Amino acid sequence: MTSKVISIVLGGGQGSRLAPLTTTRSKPAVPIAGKYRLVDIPISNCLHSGIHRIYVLTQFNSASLNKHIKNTYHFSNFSEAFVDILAAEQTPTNVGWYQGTADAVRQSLHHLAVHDFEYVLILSGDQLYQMDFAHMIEQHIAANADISIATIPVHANDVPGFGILKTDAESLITSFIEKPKTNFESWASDVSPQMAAEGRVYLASMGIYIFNKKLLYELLEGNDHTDFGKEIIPQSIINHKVLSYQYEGYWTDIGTIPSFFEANIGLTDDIPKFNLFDKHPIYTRARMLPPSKMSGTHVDKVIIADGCIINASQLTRALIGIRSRIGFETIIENCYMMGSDNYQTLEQIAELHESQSPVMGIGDRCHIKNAIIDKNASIGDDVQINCGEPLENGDYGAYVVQDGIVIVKKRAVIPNGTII
Ligand code: ADQ
Ligand code: ADP
Repeated sequence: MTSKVISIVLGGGQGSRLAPLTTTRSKPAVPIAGKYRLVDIPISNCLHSGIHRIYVLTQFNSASLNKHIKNTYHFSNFSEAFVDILAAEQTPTNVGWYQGTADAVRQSLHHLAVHDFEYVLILSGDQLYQMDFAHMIEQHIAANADISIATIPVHANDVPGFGILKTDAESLITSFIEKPKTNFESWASDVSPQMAAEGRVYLASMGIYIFNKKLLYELLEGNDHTDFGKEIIPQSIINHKVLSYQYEGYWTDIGTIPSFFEANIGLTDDIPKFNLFDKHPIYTRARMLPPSKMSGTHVDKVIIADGCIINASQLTRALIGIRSRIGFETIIENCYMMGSDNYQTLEQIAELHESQSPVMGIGDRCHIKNAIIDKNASIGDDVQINCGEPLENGDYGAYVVQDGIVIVKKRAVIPNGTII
């Protein structure tokens, strides 16, 4: 039945929660796990589920997202498969950006019209999980549902960030409230003993929806509802059969800097909750990079992508992205270094050394903790990051501090001897 499905990945609004990683690129293009981009997660889940027609909606269209999609997702001319980006566009009747998730889908409906499909699978672009949507679609069809929502039990602490719902014995959703802040105790549900033992007794919407085609058009056309969670879903449960598809595997929202950081660093655990080594790989662009080389480095819980040159003395709980260079006697702890888009030549490096300017990557004798280092940053010699007093949140030009994490901006230059 997945051949009857078109998938829409909601690639992000203005992406302010992931700033400064989204200052110069659209959210789907944000690099994760050292070599992938955020958008590779929902696209890989779709492809592994047999869904091959995918639109990615994004608020602005960065060259890197286009290039990534164009260079990664190739299909046979004889198949209907595609991954296309739809960026918010001005038309004679619409001059603005997408006003919200439902508005983004509404503005894309005319692109869907040329296809033959019965179901639309709507996905968030900022979640880390591996899920077989074919199973969800089977349940949707078997129950003769109008809409299905993937749901997951969450702890009370997480309730204010999610749409919370209750179901009947047939798993049909009987009530829904978007992001309740207080007095939500009565929203607790009966969950499995394992979930109850973890205190996860509230059923949350994962923001993953299946809509029957006709109904989606009806719900979006002729009104100005802008949001699924705030408007479309709460109203739909009144007149329509809305099914809860309960999921208990690993799933996390990576739409904020702390959750993005934790999810990435978590990949370095012995047995991470999200398994990059699964039989269903995450697809990404195949690059012709040399293997990484390392010398004199003690490593503990580290993931190193291709094409790196590492001479550091110690790397602990770190994710080192493609083409990273790290100098001698440097210590890195609890960091996600995204890597570089290109290598500097030996001549360029010699010139930079001559003028005492940092080269791309991380220099000698640095100590860097709790940091995200965006692509193409040049961190000089003898730099210390996050090794002293707790830092105040704020934008400091070359870097941003948020909740104890220092984010060194893309292409930033941090001079020799800087202490942050
Ligand atoms: P949120 O994730 O807070 O809650 P929202 O901000 O609407 O909801 O984002 C949903 C997805 O759409 C995200 O991937 C976001 O980046 C993207 N998005 C937002 N605005 C967009 C726009 N204008 N154009 C394109 N994409 C856009 C939702 C539901 C909750 C549910 C959580 C689960 O509303 O009910 O619990 O998801 O994470
Ligand atoms: P990724 O490996 O992260 O997918 P790309 O190889 O697509 O990155 O490169 C990302 C950006 O870097 C592109 O805009 C590309 O034009 C630019 N780039 C690639 N090689 C070089 C280079 N040698 N010098 C400067 N910029 C480069």
